[in-house]
Amino acid sequence: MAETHQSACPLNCWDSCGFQVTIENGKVTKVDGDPFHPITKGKICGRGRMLETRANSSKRLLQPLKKVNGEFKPISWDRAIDEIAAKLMEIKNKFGSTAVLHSHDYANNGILKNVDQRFFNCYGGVTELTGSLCWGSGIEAQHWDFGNAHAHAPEDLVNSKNIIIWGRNVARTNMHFYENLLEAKQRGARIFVIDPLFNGTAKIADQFISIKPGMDGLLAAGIIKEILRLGLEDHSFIDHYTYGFTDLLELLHEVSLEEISRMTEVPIEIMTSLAKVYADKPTSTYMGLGMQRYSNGGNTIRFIDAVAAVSGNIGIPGGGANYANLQVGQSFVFEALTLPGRKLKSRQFSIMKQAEDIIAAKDPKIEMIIVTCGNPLTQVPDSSVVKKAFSSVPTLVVIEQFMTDTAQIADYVLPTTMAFEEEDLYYSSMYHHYVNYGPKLIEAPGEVRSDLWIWTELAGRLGFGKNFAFSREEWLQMCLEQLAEKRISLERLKELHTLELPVKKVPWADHHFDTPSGKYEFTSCLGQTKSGNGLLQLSLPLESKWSSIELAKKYPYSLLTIHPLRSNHSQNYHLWKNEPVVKVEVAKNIAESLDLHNGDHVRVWNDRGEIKGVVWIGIKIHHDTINIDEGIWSKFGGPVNILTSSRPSDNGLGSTLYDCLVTIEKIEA
Ligand SMILES: Nc1nc2c(c(=O)[nH]1)N[C@H]1C(S)=C(S)[C@@H](COP(=O)(O)OP(=O)(O)OC[C@H]3O[C@@H](n4cnc5c(=O)[nH]c(N)nc54)[C@H](O)[C@@H]3O)O[C@H]1N2
Ligand SMILES: Nc1nc2c(c(=O)[nH]1)N[C@H]1C(S)=C(S)[C@@H](COP(=O)(O)OP(=O)(O)OC[C@H]3O[C@@H](n4cnc5c(=O)[nH]c(N)nc54)[C@H](O)[C@@H]3O)O[C@H]1N2
Ligand code: SF4
Ligand SMILES: [Mo]
Repeated sequence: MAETHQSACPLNCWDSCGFQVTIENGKVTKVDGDPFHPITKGKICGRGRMLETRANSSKRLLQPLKKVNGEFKPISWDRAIDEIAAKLMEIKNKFGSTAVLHSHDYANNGILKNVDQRFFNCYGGVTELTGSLCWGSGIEAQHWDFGNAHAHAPEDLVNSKNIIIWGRNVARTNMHFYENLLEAKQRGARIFVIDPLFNGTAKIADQFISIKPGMDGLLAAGIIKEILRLGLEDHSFIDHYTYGFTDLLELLHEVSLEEISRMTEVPIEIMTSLAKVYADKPTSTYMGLGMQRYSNGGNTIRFIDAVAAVSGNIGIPGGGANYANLQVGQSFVFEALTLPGRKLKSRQFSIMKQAEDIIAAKDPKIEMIIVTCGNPLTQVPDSSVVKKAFSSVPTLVVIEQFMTDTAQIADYVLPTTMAFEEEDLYYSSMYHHYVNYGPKLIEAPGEVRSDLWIWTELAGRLGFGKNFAFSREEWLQMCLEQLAEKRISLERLKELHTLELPVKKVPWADHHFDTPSGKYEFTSCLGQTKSGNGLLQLSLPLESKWSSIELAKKYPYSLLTIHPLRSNHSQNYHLWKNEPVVKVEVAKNIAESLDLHNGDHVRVWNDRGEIKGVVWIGIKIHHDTINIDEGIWSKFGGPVNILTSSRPSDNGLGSTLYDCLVTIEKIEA
């Protein structure tokens, strides 16, 4: 008999959807949208639906595996846990606990996925990753400007007269915001899209502004220059609530509109018209994350924040410099769950440079890596170095659902559960502020165990089992403690399936900012303490014809590696009916100058590596720009990260995945 249950999407995504999941004979047979979810209202994307395929796939890992003489052999859980625990104990005694690296990302938004940190803290503290491949430089940038990264609630869009979508691929990555945009357009709001790619969102825009990759900070400078020339700035906001405006004025004198136009490849008239749009308040700005994956990414987000501030679009309904919404995650208590106080030592590697740091590590060297919720061999930049580093370590343990590129090179692969096989709470700090409840609906197949079970067993063997002696219910309650007074409890979540978290829907409405000065900071005090002068800069991407002249002669094209439509990163390609191909999207001018046609086979390369694929010519892709979607496994011709750089961004916390020059040539099929 088929039963339908309310549940939630676990994937790392803006939308954090509510689900209705159909179960028949102990198996998931359908994943659909939950019409009762207040934000996602019954609609979900193909990646969500594919969780059914994922759960039932014959390719799932069903038993623990150990590599013996280069081949994987099944091993019992008892032996796997005993052996890994024994190695952990030995490493700690001989080399110290920081000889273990915890390599992870955020492939699953479940709150209890954070228990891995409790494990490593109780173990004594390990080598941890800092920064973020995803959104790091932008988050840090907004901390410098506002003191925190807060966004307007989705329903506030009704108050926007103009909406600027700046480097966010809404139609592909954030579908419920796209629905909201369609409604806003019907109401008469004007939509502007600024992007090097003519993406799905650009199709519904009143105006599409094509920009040279990495040049958005300069464009923002041009818009501010025009706002000031036309006298459209918000004097009252600037005078009362901001710090460092004169520094900005001085900086803007250093560059002319003509220079800005030449470098951004955006006509001056567009800067003038965008200045007027910003002054025609309320104008909201919705930034994407792709745009800050550059060497100058933090400064880019800061400059766009500054446009919103100069024009007085901060703290007003229908305005905002919307990037991410950390208010959502900040609603939960993580210390109770992760026990940071139990850490005796630790060492930090940046997530971008983890591979180089593994290779260079001394005192202690890395003896073991445990990978959770991540597939570093495809997702971390400069893949050939990543592969070399991860292969060089004596013991690699990968906790996974499928035999990914990273799992392939592991010594132990431990099979873990999927969303509907365990109870958890899901939220995302990207778009809306609802927390969703995901019940356990089915038993896990084969010998699959949850991440939480694995940590609990390992903790037991290592002598700190009492720190893990809790029921799922108790674990979940631990995360919700601070929310009890707001009437957010596990009982209510089980009953209602989603609850609104206590966030400010129009952030900074009181004009009190969380910065050291209490003001919006054009010149950042936090930036001054952390690195240098905290000033806004006219900075450029590192791999561009303006900043690396010789490199650009050899590799004249900018390579973007955006998120795929039908996969969440590397999670879905192997489940497609047709085997994936590497699609190389090239700008028309490149195709014309190299006589490339749709379907031609090409190789794309730089000093870091090369990838082969099939050409697709994008009529409206910005000049000299190429895109190859990220996430493709090596057996399907990927990953594109073979070409990307592991340099951290300007403020040290983000990646530079899109700051990448390449060249291309036709090859025989
Ligand atoms: N389908 C799908 N959806 C997803 C994901 C997925 O893998 N697949 N991943 C989820 C995750 S983890 C994240 S972080 C979000 C990311 O969500 P987005 O930020 O929307 O997506 P990205 O692919 O990171 O960024 C791509 C957009 O940035 C533009 N861009 C790149 N460089 C520049 C630039 O220099 N200037 C400007 N103005 N634009 C630029 C690209 O052309 C593209 O339109 O998506 C989430 N949603
Ligand atoms: N070139 C390029 N590289 C990129 C990006 C880009 O735009 N371009 N985007 C970056 C961004 S924004 C992000 S967020 C990262 C994402 O990087 P990752 O999070 O590493 O990528 P995913 O493919 O989503 O997930 C990795 C693995 O986690 C596993 N997994 C899923 N659920 C669970 C679970 O519950 N437990 C365990 N143990 N494992 C689980 C999946 O099976 C999958 O193989 O990639 C980054 N890399
Ligand atoms: S991947 Fe994103 S849009 Fe798709 S169902 Fe999950 S939360 Fe919703
Ligand atoms: Mo991400």
